[in-house]
Amino acid sequence: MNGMALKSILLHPDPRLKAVATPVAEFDKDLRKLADDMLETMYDAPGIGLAAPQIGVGKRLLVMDCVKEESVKPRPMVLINPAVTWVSDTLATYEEGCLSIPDHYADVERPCEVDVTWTDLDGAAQTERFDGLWATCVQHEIDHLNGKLFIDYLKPLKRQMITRKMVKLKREKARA
Ligand code: K1U
Ligand code: ZN
Repeated sequence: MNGMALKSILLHPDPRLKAVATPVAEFDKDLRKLADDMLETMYDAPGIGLAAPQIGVGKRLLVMDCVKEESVKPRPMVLINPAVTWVSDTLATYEEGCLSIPDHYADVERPCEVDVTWTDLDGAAQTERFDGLWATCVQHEIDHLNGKLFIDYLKPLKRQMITRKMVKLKREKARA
């Protein structure tokens, strides 16, 4: 009855992916369930991150786990109301993907280190400096909370090409 549930992930273009999400105010068992469902959905996809708007929930909540090595213990993280408080001057380019834009990848340049503050599921304040893939992922996920997608960093022509292909994919999926 209370087990975790896989959620369906919205596909671009969708107005819910363009909306600015609302801060979380209630730290209750429903929030814990939402975070558990998001983690299960992320691992199942598979992905290294997932933001609540991607499952149609307009709240400032994201999950991530950028541990890729089988030999390293997973590190599931839940960040509620996250905010970037510092970014490095040094930038890094990473070929990003997005579960809402499957099979499309592109280089995006972002600060290579960031400090992020957030609230955890117990309502406690947390701060951490992220680097490498963790830094890329947390910025990508916080962008989702602000209605921004990685394709918004690309040249308009490339963005339009991806969007057209996604419209076609969604049309085909709706017909199937
Ligand atoms: O937000 C999302 O759509 C999830 C996205 C996160 C992300 C990927 C790459 C750079 C920045 C942020 C993904 O997880 S896409 C899938 C992916 O990257 C992956 C899947 C399986 C194994 C390893 C990576
Ligand atoms: Zn994404």
